Amino acid sequence: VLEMPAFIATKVSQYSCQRKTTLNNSNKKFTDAFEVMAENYEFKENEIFCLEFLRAASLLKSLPFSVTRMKDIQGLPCMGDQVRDIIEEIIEEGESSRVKEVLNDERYKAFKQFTSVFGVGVKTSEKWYRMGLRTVGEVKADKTLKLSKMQKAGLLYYEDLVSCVSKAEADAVSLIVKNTVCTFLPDALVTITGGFRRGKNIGHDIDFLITNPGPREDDELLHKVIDLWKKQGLLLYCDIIESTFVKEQLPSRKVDAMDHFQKCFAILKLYQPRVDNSTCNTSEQLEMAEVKDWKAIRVDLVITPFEQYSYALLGWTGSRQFGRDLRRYAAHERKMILDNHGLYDRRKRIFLKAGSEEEIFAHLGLDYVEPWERNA
Ligand code: DCP
Ligand code: MG
Repeated sequence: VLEMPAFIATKVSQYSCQRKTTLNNSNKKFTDAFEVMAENYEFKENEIFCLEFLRAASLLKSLPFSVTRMKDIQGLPCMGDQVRDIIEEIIEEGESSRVKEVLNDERYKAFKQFTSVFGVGVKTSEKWYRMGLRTVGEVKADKTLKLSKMQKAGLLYYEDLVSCVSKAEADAVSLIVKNTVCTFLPDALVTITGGFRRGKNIGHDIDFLITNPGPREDDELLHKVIDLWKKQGLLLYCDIIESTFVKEQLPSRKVDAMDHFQKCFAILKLYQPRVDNSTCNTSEQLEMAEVKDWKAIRVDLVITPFEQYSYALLGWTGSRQFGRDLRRYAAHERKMILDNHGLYDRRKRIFLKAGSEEEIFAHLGLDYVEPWERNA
Protein backbone atom coordinates (compact mmCIF):
# COMPACT_ATOMS: atom_id res chain seq x y z
CA VAL A 1 0.00 0.00 0.00
CA LEU A 2 1.33 3.43 -0.98
CA GLU A 3 1.86 5.97 1.76
CA MET A 4 -0.36 8.99 1.29
CA PRO A 5 2.31 11.56 0.26
CA ALA A 6 3.94 9.21 -2.25
CA PHE A 7 0.51 8.48 -3.69
CA ILE A 8 -0.47 12.13 -4.06
CA ALA A 9 2.81 12.83 -5.83
CA THR A 10 1.49 10.72 -8.72
CA LYS A 11 -1.30 13.00 -9.88
CA VAL A 12 -4.79 11.53 -9.62
CA SER A 13 -6.93 11.91 -12.75
CA GLN A 14 -10.39 13.47 -12.65
CA TYR A 15 -11.53 10.63 -14.97
CA SER A 16 -12.29 7.28 -13.36
CA CYS A 17 -11.20 5.55 -16.60
CA GLN A 18 -7.65 6.68 -15.74
CA ARG A 19 -7.84 5.20 -12.26
CA LYS A 20 -8.11 1.68 -10.86
CA THR A 21 -11.10 1.15 -8.62
CA THR A 22 -11.42 -2.29 -7.05
CA LEU A 23 -14.09 -3.36 -4.58
CA ASN A 24 -11.70 -2.66 -1.68
CA ASN A 25 -13.05 0.71 -0.68
CA SER A 26 -10.95 2.32 2.08
CA ASN A 27 -13.34 5.26 2.36
CA LYS A 28 -16.80 3.68 2.63
CA LYS A 29 -17.75 6.02 5.47
CA PHE A 30 -17.42 8.96 3.07
CA THR A 31 -18.60 7.35 -0.15
CA ASP A 32 -21.82 6.02 1.43
CA ALA A 33 -22.55 9.57 2.61
CA PHE A 34 -21.88 11.00 -0.87
CA GLU A 35 -24.11 8.39 -2.50
CA VAL A 36 -27.00 9.38 -0.25
CA MET A 37 -26.46 13.03 -1.21
CA ALA A 38 -26.23 12.11 -4.92
CA GLU A 39 -29.41 10.06 -4.74
CA ASN A 40 -31.28 12.88 -3.02
CA TYR A 41 -30.20 15.28 -5.78
CA GLU A 42 -31.26 12.70 -8.38
CA PHE A 43 -34.70 12.63 -6.73
CA LYS A 44 -34.73 16.42 -7.03
CA GLU A 45 -33.58 16.15 -10.65
CA ASN A 46 -30.52 18.25 -9.90
CA GLU A 47 -28.10 16.50 -12.25
CA ILE A 48 -25.14 18.82 -11.62
CA PHE A 49 -25.03 18.30 -7.84
CA CYS A 50 -25.86 14.62 -8.27
CA LEU A 51 -22.85 14.14 -10.55
CA GLU A 52 -20.62 16.19 -8.26
CA PHE A 53 -21.24 13.73 -5.41
CA LEU A 54 -21.01 10.65 -7.65
CA ARG A 55 -17.63 11.83 -8.96
CA ALA A 56 -16.37 12.54 -5.44
CA ALA A 57 -17.53 9.09 -4.26
CA SER A 58 -15.87 7.47 -7.22
CA LEU A 59 -12.60 9.30 -6.58
CA LEU A 60 -12.40 8.32 -2.90
CA LYS A 61 -13.16 4.69 -3.85
CA SER A 62 -9.99 4.65 -5.94
CA LEU A 63 -7.68 5.86 -3.15
CA PRO A 64 -5.43 3.14 -1.67
CA PHE A 65 -5.64 4.73 1.80
CA SER A 66 -8.31 5.96 4.23
CA VAL A 67 -8.81 9.68 4.42
CA THR A 68 -8.38 10.79 8.04
CA ARG A 69 -7.39 14.47 7.78
CA MET A 70 -8.38 17.26 5.41
CA LYS A 71 -4.73 17.31 4.29
CA ASP A 72 -5.26 13.85 2.76
CA ILE A 73 -7.52 15.24 0.03
CA GLN A 74 -5.31 18.23 -0.77
CA GLY A 75 -4.68 18.52 -4.51
CA LEU A 76 -7.27 15.88 -5.44
CA PRO A 77 -9.76 16.64 -8.23
CA CYS A 78 -13.57 16.38 -7.76
CA MET A 79 -13.45 17.82 -4.22
CA GLY A 80 -15.84 20.78 -4.37
CA ASP A 81 -16.97 22.85 -1.38
CA GLN A 82 -20.12 20.80 -0.67
CA VAL A 83 -18.02 17.64 -0.72
CA ARG A 84 -15.28 19.04 1.49
CA ASP A 85 -17.84 20.24 4.05
CA ILE A 86 -19.21 16.73 4.42
CA ILE A 87 -15.75 15.16 4.62
CA GLU A 88 -14.80 17.66 7.34
CA GLU A 89 -17.96 16.92 9.33
CA ILE A 90 -17.41 13.17 9.12
CA ILE A 91 -13.76 13.50 10.15
CA GLU A 92 -14.67 15.69 13.12
CA GLU A 93 -18.02 14.30 14.26
CA GLY A 94 -17.96 10.78 12.88
CA GLU A 95 -21.07 11.53 10.84
CA SER A 96 -22.58 14.27 8.71
CA SER A 97 -25.60 16.22 9.91
CA ARG A 98 -26.55 17.04 6.29
CA VAL A 99 -26.58 13.36 5.35
CA LYS A 100 -28.55 12.52 8.49
CA GLU A 101 -31.08 15.17 7.55
CA VAL A 102 -31.53 13.60 4.10
CA LEU A 103 -31.87 10.10 5.55
CA ASN A 104 -34.66 11.36 7.81
CA ASP A 105 -36.34 13.40 5.11
CA GLU A 106 -39.89 12.27 4.34
CA ARG A 107 -39.58 12.87 0.59
CA TYR A 108 -36.20 11.09 0.34
CA LYS A 109 -37.51 8.07 2.29
CA ALA A 110 -40.61 7.79 0.09
CA PHE A 111 -38.65 8.18 -3.17
CA LYS A 112 -36.10 5.62 -1.97
CA GLN A 113 -38.90 3.09 -1.52
CA PHE A 114 -40.76 3.93 -4.72
CA THR A 115 -37.66 3.82 -6.96
CA SER A 116 -36.77 0.41 -5.53
CA VAL A 117 -39.79 -0.94 -7.45
CA PHE A 118 -38.93 -2.31 -10.92
CA GLY A 119 -40.40 0.10 -13.50
CA VAL A 120 -40.61 3.09 -11.17
CA GLY A 121 -38.39 6.13 -11.67
CA VAL A 122 -38.27 9.65 -10.37
CA LYS A 123 -41.27 10.82 -12.42
CA THR A 124 -43.66 8.17 -11.09
CA SER A 125 -42.32 8.65 -7.55
CA GLU A 126 -43.05 12.36 -7.81
CA LYS A 127 -46.63 11.61 -8.86
CA TRP A 128 -47.22 9.14 -6.05
CA TYR A 129 -45.64 11.46 -3.50
CA ARG A 130 -47.90 14.32 -4.57
CA MET A 131 -50.90 12.00 -4.15
CA GLY A 132 -49.86 11.60 -0.53
CA LEU A 133 -48.43 8.09 -0.83
CA ARG A 134 -45.31 7.36 1.24
CA THR A 135 -44.58 3.62 1.24
CA VAL A 136 -44.62 0.68 -1.17
CA GLY A 137 -47.25 -0.87 1.08
CA GLU A 138 -49.54 2.11 0.47
CA VAL A 139 -48.91 1.88 -3.27
CA LYS A 140 -49.77 -1.83 -3.25
CA ALA A 141 -52.97 -1.14 -1.31
CA ASP A 142 -54.15 1.66 -3.60
CA LYS A 143 -56.31 -0.10 -6.18
CA THR A 144 -57.13 3.11 -8.08
CA LEU A 145 -53.55 3.67 -9.32
CA LYS A 146 -52.91 3.25 -13.03
CA LEU A 147 -49.82 1.06 -13.26
CA SER A 148 -47.74 -0.04 -16.25
CA LYS A 149 -47.29 -3.75 -16.92
CA MET A 150 -43.71 -3.38 -15.68
CA GLN A 151 -44.77 -1.70 -12.43
CA LYS A 152 -47.41 -4.36 -11.82
CA ALA A 153 -44.72 -7.03 -12.09
CA GLY A 154 -42.40 -4.91 -9.94
CA LEU A 155 -44.97 -4.80 -7.14
CA LEU A 156 -46.04 -8.42 -7.53
CA TYR A 157 -42.47 -9.71 -7.08
CA TYR A 158 -41.29 -6.82 -4.91
CA GLU A 159 -39.89 -8.79 -1.96
CA ASP A 160 -37.86 -11.15 -4.17
CA LEU A 161 -36.56 -8.34 -6.34
CA VAL A 162 -35.39 -6.08 -3.49
CA SER A 163 -33.52 -8.95 -1.86
CA CYS A 164 -30.35 -8.85 -3.92
CA VAL A 165 -29.16 -11.46 -6.42
CA SER A 166 -26.27 -13.56 -5.07
CA LYS A 167 -23.29 -14.80 -7.08
CA ALA A 168 -24.64 -18.37 -6.74
CA GLU A 169 -27.99 -17.28 -8.19
CA ALA A 170 -26.19 -15.44 -10.98
CA ASP A 171 -24.25 -18.62 -11.82
CA ALA A 172 -27.46 -20.69 -11.82
CA VAL A 173 -29.24 -18.24 -14.14
CA SER A 174 -26.13 -18.04 -16.31
CA LEU A 175 -26.37 -21.80 -16.93
CA ILE A 176 -30.04 -21.51 -17.87
CA VAL A 177 -29.36 -18.62 -20.27
CA LYS A 178 -26.40 -20.39 -21.90
CA ASN A 179 -28.26 -23.68 -22.30
CA THR A 180 -31.32 -22.05 -23.80
CA VAL A 181 -29.42 -19.82 -26.20
CA CYS A 182 -27.25 -22.73 -27.34
CA THR A 183 -30.23 -24.93 -28.21
CA PHE A 184 -30.99 -22.39 -30.95
CA LEU A 185 -27.48 -21.11 -31.75
CA PRO A 186 -24.77 -23.56 -30.66
CA ASP A 187 -21.93 -21.13 -31.49
CA ALA A 188 -23.41 -18.15 -29.69
CA LEU A 189 -21.26 -16.26 -27.20
CA VAL A 190 -23.08 -15.59 -23.92
CA THR A 191 -21.26 -13.31 -21.46
CA ILE A 192 -22.31 -12.11 -18.04
CA THR A 193 -21.73 -8.36 -17.78
CA GLY A 194 -22.70 -5.65 -15.25
CA GLY A 195 -21.58 -5.84 -11.65
CA PHE A 196 -20.96 -9.59 -11.66
CA ARG A 197 -18.31 -9.20 -14.40
CA ARG A 198 -16.66 -6.57 -12.20
CA GLY A 199 -16.32 -9.19 -9.45
CA LYS A 200 -19.24 -8.11 -7.27
CA ASN A 201 -20.88 -10.93 -5.34
CA ILE A 202 -24.31 -9.31 -5.20
CA GLY A 203 -26.37 -7.33 -7.68
CA HIS A 204 -29.86 -5.97 -8.33
CA ASP A 205 -30.11 -7.88 -11.60
CA ILE A 206 -28.06 -10.12 -13.92
CA ASP A 207 -26.94 -8.68 -17.24
CA PHE A 208 -26.08 -10.81 -20.28
CA LEU A 209 -24.62 -9.99 -23.65
CA ILE A 210 -25.34 -12.41 -26.49
CA THR A 211 -23.66 -12.43 -29.88
CA ASN A 212 -23.21 -14.82 -32.77
CA PRO A 213 -19.61 -14.97 -34.05
CA GLY A 214 -20.81 -16.69 -37.22
CA PRO A 215 -21.58 -14.83 -40.42
CA ARG A 216 -25.34 -14.75 -40.07
CA GLU A 217 -27.43 -12.89 -37.54
CA ASP A 218 -30.60 -14.31 -36.11
CA ASP A 219 -33.18 -11.63 -35.35
CA GLU A 220 -35.47 -14.32 -34.00
CA LEU A 221 -33.06 -15.69 -31.37
CA LEU A 222 -34.35 -13.56 -28.51
CA HIS A 223 -37.98 -14.39 -29.36
CA LYS A 224 -37.16 -18.11 -29.51
CA VAL A 225 -35.46 -17.99 -26.09
CA ILE A 226 -38.35 -16.09 -24.54
CA ASP A 227 -40.96 -18.39 -26.10
CA LEU A 228 -39.20 -21.47 -24.75
CA TRP A 229 -39.04 -20.00 -21.22
CA LYS A 230 -42.73 -19.15 -21.48
CA LYS A 231 -43.50 -22.77 -22.41
CA GLN A 232 -41.33 -24.01 -19.54
CA GLY A 233 -43.14 -21.70 -17.11
CA LEU A 234 -39.91 -19.88 -16.25
CA LEU A 235 -40.92 -16.44 -17.45
CA LEU A 236 -42.65 -14.14 -14.96
CA TYR A 237 -42.30 -10.95 -17.00
CA CYS A 238 -40.66 -9.76 -20.18
CA ASP A 239 -40.46 -6.63 -22.25
CA ILE A 240 -38.69 -7.09 -25.60
CA ILE A 241 -37.28 -3.94 -27.19
CA GLU A 242 -36.49 -4.30 -30.88
CA SER A 243 -33.23 -2.93 -32.28
CA THR A 244 -33.35 0.70 -33.38
CA PHE A 245 -29.77 0.80 -34.66
CA VAL A 246 -29.14 2.74 -37.87
CA LYS A 247 -25.76 2.08 -39.49
CA GLU A 248 -24.65 5.56 -40.55
CA GLN A 249 -25.84 7.20 -37.37
CA LEU A 250 -23.13 8.88 -35.26
CA PRO A 251 -22.75 7.68 -31.69
CA SER A 252 -24.95 9.55 -29.26
CA ARG A 253 -23.24 12.38 -27.39
CA LYS A 254 -25.61 12.06 -24.48
CA VAL A 255 -23.71 10.60 -21.57
CA ASP A 256 -26.56 8.45 -20.26
CA ALA A 257 -28.27 7.59 -23.54
CA MET A 258 -29.89 4.20 -23.99
CA ASP A 259 -28.28 2.02 -26.67
CA HIS A 260 -30.04 0.64 -29.76
CA PHE A 261 -29.56 -3.11 -29.31
CA GLN A 262 -32.38 -5.58 -29.37
CA LYS A 263 -32.89 -6.41 -25.69
CA CYS A 264 -35.19 -7.84 -23.13
CA PHE A 265 -35.86 -6.79 -19.55
CA ALA A 266 -37.16 -9.94 -17.94
CA ILE A 267 -38.08 -11.48 -14.60
CA LEU A 268 -37.19 -15.16 -14.43
CA LYS A 269 -38.42 -17.78 -12.05
CA LEU A 270 -35.38 -19.44 -10.48
CA TYR A 271 -36.22 -22.70 -8.73
CA GLN A 272 -34.39 -23.06 -5.44
CA PRO A 273 -33.72 -25.95 -3.09
CA ARG A 274 -36.90 -26.62 -1.13
CA VAL A 275 -37.32 -25.29 2.38
CA ASP A 276 -37.06 -28.14 4.87
CA ASN A 277 -40.71 -28.91 5.69
CA SER A 278 -39.87 -30.37 9.12
CA THR A 279 -39.13 -26.86 10.39
CA CYS A 280 -42.68 -25.77 9.60
CA ASN A 281 -45.17 -26.06 12.40
CA THR A 282 -48.45 -24.81 11.08
CA SER A 283 -50.22 -26.05 7.98
CA GLU A 284 -50.05 -22.54 6.64
CA GLN A 285 -46.26 -22.51 6.86
CA LEU A 286 -46.14 -25.92 5.24
CA GLU A 287 -48.26 -24.68 2.39
CA MET A 288 -46.04 -21.58 1.98
CA ALA A 289 -42.93 -23.73 1.85
CA GLU A 290 -44.52 -25.94 -0.77
CA VAL A 291 -45.92 -23.14 -2.87
CA LYS A 292 -42.84 -20.98 -3.07
CA ASP A 293 -39.81 -23.00 -4.11
CA TRP A 294 -38.56 -20.28 -6.43
CA LYS A 295 -37.27 -16.72 -6.46
CA ALA A 296 -38.05 -13.97 -8.97
CA ILE A 297 -34.84 -12.63 -10.54
CA ARG A 298 -34.32 -9.60 -12.80
CA VAL A 299 -32.44 -10.52 -15.95
CA ASP A 300 -31.38 -8.28 -18.84
CA LEU A 301 -30.54 -9.92 -22.18
CA VAL A 302 -28.84 -7.81 -24.83
CA ILE A 303 -28.25 -9.07 -28.39
CA THR A 304 -25.36 -7.47 -30.29
CA PRO A 305 -23.97 -7.81 -33.80
CA PHE A 306 -20.53 -9.43 -33.56
CA GLU A 307 -18.66 -6.33 -34.88
CA GLN A 308 -20.07 -4.22 -32.04
CA TYR A 309 -19.60 -6.83 -29.33
CA SER A 310 -16.50 -5.26 -27.69
CA TYR A 311 -18.15 -1.85 -27.44
CA ALA A 312 -21.30 -3.39 -26.00
CA LEU A 313 -19.21 -5.40 -23.53
CA LEU A 314 -17.34 -2.28 -22.38
CA GLY A 315 -20.60 -0.34 -21.99
CA TRP A 316 -22.58 -3.06 -20.23
CA THR A 317 -19.75 -3.99 -17.86
CA GLY A 318 -19.97 -0.52 -16.30
CA SER A 319 -19.79 0.72 -13.69
CA ARG A 320 -22.15 3.49 -14.70
CA GLN A 321 -19.67 6.10 -13.47
CA PHE A 322 -16.80 4.38 -15.29
CA GLY A 323 -18.85 4.45 -18.51
CA ARG A 324 -19.77 8.11 -18.06
CA ASP A 325 -16.12 9.03 -17.60
CA LEU A 326 -15.00 6.99 -20.62
CA ARG A 327 -17.42 8.94 -22.80
CA ARG A 328 -16.48 12.26 -21.22
CA TYR A 329 -12.79 11.45 -21.66
CA ALA A 330 -13.33 10.47 -25.32
CA ALA A 331 -15.24 13.67 -26.06
CA HIS A 332 -13.12 16.19 -24.14
CA GLU A 333 -9.64 14.73 -24.41
CA ARG A 334 -9.75 12.93 -27.78
CA LYS A 335 -12.48 14.58 -29.90
CA MET A 336 -14.08 11.16 -30.22
CA ILE A 337 -17.62 9.98 -29.55
CA LEU A 338 -18.03 6.68 -27.70
CA ASP A 339 -21.20 4.70 -27.15
CA ASN A 340 -22.19 1.03 -26.76
CA HIS A 341 -22.02 0.54 -30.56
CA GLY A 342 -18.71 2.08 -31.50
CA LEU A 343 -16.16 4.88 -31.40
CA TYR A 344 -16.19 7.74 -33.87
CA ASP A 345 -13.09 9.85 -34.50
CA ARG A 346 -14.38 13.33 -35.35
CA ARG A 347 -11.02 14.53 -36.67
CA LYS A 348 -10.51 11.60 -39.04
CA ARG A 349 -14.26 11.21 -39.59
CA ILE A 350 -14.12 7.44 -39.26
CA PHE A 351 -15.49 4.72 -36.99
CA LEU A 352 -12.71 2.83 -35.21
CA LYS A 353 -13.13 -0.96 -35.26
CA ALA A 354 -12.27 -2.98 -32.18
CA GLY A 355 -12.15 -6.74 -31.62
CA SER A 356 -11.52 -6.50 -27.89
CA GLU A 357 -11.89 -4.09 -24.97
CA GLU A 358 -8.09 -3.69 -24.97
CA GLU A 359 -8.28 -2.26 -28.49
CA ILE A 360 -10.89 0.31 -27.43
CA PHE A 361 -8.69 1.55 -24.58
CA ALA A 362 -5.78 1.70 -27.07
CA HIS A 363 -7.86 3.75 -29.57
CA LEU A 364 -8.58 6.18 -26.72
CA GLY A 365 -4.92 6.32 -25.71
CA LEU A 366 -5.78 4.91 -22.28
CA ASP A 367 -4.00 2.21 -20.26
CA TYR A 368 -6.14 -0.90 -20.08
CA VAL A 369 -8.32 -1.18 -16.97
CA GLU A 370 -9.46 -4.69 -16.00
CA PRO A 371 -13.19 -5.24 -15.36
CA TRP A 372 -12.62 -5.69 -11.60
CA GLU A 373 -10.81 -2.32 -11.56
CA ARG A 374 -13.83 -0.53 -13.03
CA ASN A 375 -15.87 -0.34 -9.81
CA ALA A 376 -15.84 3.44 -9.96
N1 DCP B 1 -25.95 0.12 -19.03
C1 DCP B 1 -25.97 0.64 -20.29
N2 DCP B 1 -27.15 0.97 -20.87
C2 DCP B 1 -28.31 0.77 -20.21
C3 DCP B 1 -28.32 0.21 -18.92
C4 DCP B 1 -27.10 -0.11 -18.36
O1 DCP B 1 -24.92 0.84 -20.88
N3 DCP B 1 -29.45 1.10 -20.79
C5 DCP B 1 -24.66 -0.25 -18.44
C6 DCP B 1 -24.25 0.57 -17.28
C7 DCP B 1 -24.16 -0.37 -16.13
C8 DCP B 1 -24.25 -1.75 -16.74
O2 DCP B 1 -24.76 -1.57 -18.03
O3 DCP B 1 -22.95 -0.22 -15.46
C9 DCP B 1 -25.13 -2.65 -15.97
O4 DCP B 1 -26.29 -1.98 -15.52
P1 DCP B 1 -26.90 -2.25 -14.09
O5 DCP B 1 -27.90 -1.18 -13.85
O6 DCP B 1 -27.34 -3.65 -14.00
O7 DCP B 1 -25.67 -1.95 -13.12
P2 DCP B 1 -24.66 -2.94 -12.42
O8 DCP B 1 -24.74 -4.31 -12.98
O9 DCP B 1 -23.36 -2.25 -12.49
O10 DCP B 1 -25.14 -2.91 -10.93
P3 DCP B 1 -26.15 -3.91 -10.14
O11 DCP B 1 -25.25 -4.77 -9.34
O12 DCP B 1 -26.98 -3.00 -9.31
O13 DCP B 1 -26.95 -4.66 -11.14
MG1 MG C 1 -26.58 -5.39 -13.14
